[in-house]
Amino acid sequence: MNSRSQPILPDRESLPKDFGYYPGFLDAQAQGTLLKEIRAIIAAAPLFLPTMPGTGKPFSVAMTNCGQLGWVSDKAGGYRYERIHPDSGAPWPMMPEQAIAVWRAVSGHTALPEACLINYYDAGAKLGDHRDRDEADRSAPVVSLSLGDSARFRLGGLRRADKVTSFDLASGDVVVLGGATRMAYHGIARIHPGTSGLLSEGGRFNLTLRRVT
Ligand code: MD6
Ligand code: FE
Repeated sequence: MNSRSQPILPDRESLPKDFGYYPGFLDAQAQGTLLKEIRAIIAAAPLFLPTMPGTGKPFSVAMTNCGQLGWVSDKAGGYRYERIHPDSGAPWPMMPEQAIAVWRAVSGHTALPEACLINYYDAGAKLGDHRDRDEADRSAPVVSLSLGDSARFRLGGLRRADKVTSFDLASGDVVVLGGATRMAYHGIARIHPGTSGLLSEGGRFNLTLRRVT
């Protein structure tokens, strides 16, 4: 998909019942406001490249966090949640009220998110298929917000071999992995550069809000 071709949309009937799909949940104004909040978070807690447990190979996606807990990974310590930034040692910035409002609206969960992972994808970044399993509390869903260039999202099942549905997530889209889909495999196959004018530098931000403890 380039900036002139059409996004691939999911066949909504065939999406799993526990997968929440809210295309265009954030309008242009809400996206702009949230982007400013993300810029301020990154100024205080700069994007870093996590590395794979064991191999130490860097991710192609740059990350930072806001909220009480942040997801980090490095060669020695592996995937985990920490209260502080791996480079600065400072606590993570507060979660924006606007992101919490999205959680309240779509999560169906009373307790508020403890962690918000911020992913930044440049034109060449991707995220391999994975399950979010570093949270002790998996009764709460994971709520995901997309800003900037569209991305090809892959949604699979509980087993790696299960059938995968692929479709594009655009700026302002919100998706929820809850219930039976909380532990489903998913990933980002690629970014579609030039599909959004929201980020002056191009690329895509994704926020995932989670309960951890
Ligand atoms: C992304 N999303 O959209 C990556 N995880 O950039 C995720 O890994 C994800 O979208 C858990 C729940 C929803 C997600
Ligand atoms: Fe994930």
